[in-house]
Amino acid sequence: MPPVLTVLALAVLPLFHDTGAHLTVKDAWARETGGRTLSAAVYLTLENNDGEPATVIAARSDIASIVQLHQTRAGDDNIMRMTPVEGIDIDGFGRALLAPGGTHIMLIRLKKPLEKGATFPLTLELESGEAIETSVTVTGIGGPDN
Ligand SMILES: [Cu+2]
Repeated sequence: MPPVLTVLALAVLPLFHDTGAHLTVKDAWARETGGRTLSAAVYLTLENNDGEPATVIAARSDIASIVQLHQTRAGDDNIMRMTPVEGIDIDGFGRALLAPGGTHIMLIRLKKPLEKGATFPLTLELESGEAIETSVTVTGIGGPDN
């Protein structure tokens, strides 16, 4: 490699590493709440853009009083329940799908009902100290495929 290219590569790589988001959030959605403000679940896809594992440790949004990371699982009685989880892990270069029936982000005590077609901002906090903002689209009661 000619010397000038070596120097360029060294200069560009650390810069890219520092400014590129390690996680990409895709397709964030939540169901309309039909005038109710009790709670709503947000579903999305997380993609890890580098080889280091990442963990989402919290989420926040101005639209709800409380935002928690939740998991849906069956108890001993086979009844599905939601429980808070400490974090959502994403393998290096892996992805995590937050979908109905599984892991999701719970909005508790909405400040206003979610209306179909609206969007609202959501911020995910990573263990690394990074914060990632995304926009959540409110869908009809059937979800994004309806
Ligand atoms: Cu939940």
